[in-house]
Amino acid sequence: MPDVYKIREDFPLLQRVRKTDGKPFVYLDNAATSLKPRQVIEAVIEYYEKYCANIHRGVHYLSQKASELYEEAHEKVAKFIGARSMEEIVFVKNTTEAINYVAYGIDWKPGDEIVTTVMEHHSNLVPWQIVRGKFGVKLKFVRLRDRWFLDIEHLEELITDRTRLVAVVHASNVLGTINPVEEICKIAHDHGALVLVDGAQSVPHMPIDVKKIGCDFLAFSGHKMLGPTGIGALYIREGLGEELNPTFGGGDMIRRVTLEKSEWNVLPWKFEAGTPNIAGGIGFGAAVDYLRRVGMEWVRAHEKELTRYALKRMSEIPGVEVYGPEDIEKRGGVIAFNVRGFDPHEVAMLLDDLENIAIRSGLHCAEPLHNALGISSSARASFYLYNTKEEVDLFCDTLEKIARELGSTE
Ligand code: C6P
Repeated sequence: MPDVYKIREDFPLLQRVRKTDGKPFVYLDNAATSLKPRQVIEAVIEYYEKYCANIHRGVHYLSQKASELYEEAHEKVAKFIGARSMEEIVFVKNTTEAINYVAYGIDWKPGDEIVTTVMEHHSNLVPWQIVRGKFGVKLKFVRLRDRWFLDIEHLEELITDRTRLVAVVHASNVLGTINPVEEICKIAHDHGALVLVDGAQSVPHMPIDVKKIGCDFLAFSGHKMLGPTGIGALYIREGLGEELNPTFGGGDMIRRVTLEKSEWNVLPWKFEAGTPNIAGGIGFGAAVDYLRRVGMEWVRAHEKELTRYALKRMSEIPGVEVYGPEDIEKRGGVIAFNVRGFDPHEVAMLLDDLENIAIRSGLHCAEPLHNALGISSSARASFYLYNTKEEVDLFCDTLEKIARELGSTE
């Protein structure tokens, strides 16, 4: 059974205390990016110190070794999400880039329709607006039901035989809501539409099996799951990679080039033009190793426990309004909230000043969702495998102090 206190020893930033008052660092901004364990940092350093060479471009030892490690990382990520093989895994910069690969890779036809939702992060909205502007496709939005959920009946109404793509977030970065992506895939596939799942907030936090979900594309970021920044992945279901156009042309994504035309390389390299983020990719592999060792069932269970406890404590603080489902089975470890009488940025600054607690505040790159909720912005705490009940207590105690004491002096 993993021990959260043992896990914490692997994270250098969790060993730090604030110089001015000795307060430990409490990191509750995991939905923005996660901390990195020593094992990931060391894997990146090891590449630079021992195997620093380009991949797929040399017969010398270092290039062979770097290629081997980079390919192995694809295999690890493939296994982590239940993909059939690493041919389905393209390394990209982040979730945003993964989604843009799909936006620019599909041969859009006049009359095509895209169905997305008001719950999306801007990354799964703006690319479709650009596609609409360029190719004249129609964009439709699924609304919310019962405040925190997608209205699946509305989704059924919106999907027609003209729907080319359904683009939906798996776990909301604001509400925490976990959407029924399996059901959505079935509905979409019955109409011959493809499904892109934004897994930025799900892949790091729960067991994922793309075959079970049934999606055609899954986008996620390495930096939110203990990996380095600048690396992420796009899963492209077997059989689709051949149809999708490469977004970028250049080195390594080709098999043969003449002045007239080029032939694409085999998958996944067809989509990885130019020298990739080799160190980041190897670090991503190390992050996945770390998460597999801990176990994703445990990660999910641990976050559920922290979230359940935080939700209960927060509900007892007068003036604190929490957004998102109460049912812990239907939500992830992200809690957006507001404190009456305070701007969310003020709340975040006070938590930082008073107790060295990091949370996020603002729109969380989900402005249409905030509009749909009728709020101008929110504060947000988000948990990960290394957070503890003591940290949740400190967060809630400080929040209570802010709401009760500081609020009353306004
Ligand atoms: N959300 C947050 O604080 P990138 O930036 O490409 O790695 O991930 C984009 C993204 C896409 N979808 C969802 C659901 C997300 O939560 C994010 C990133 C961070 O909520 C940074 S804005």
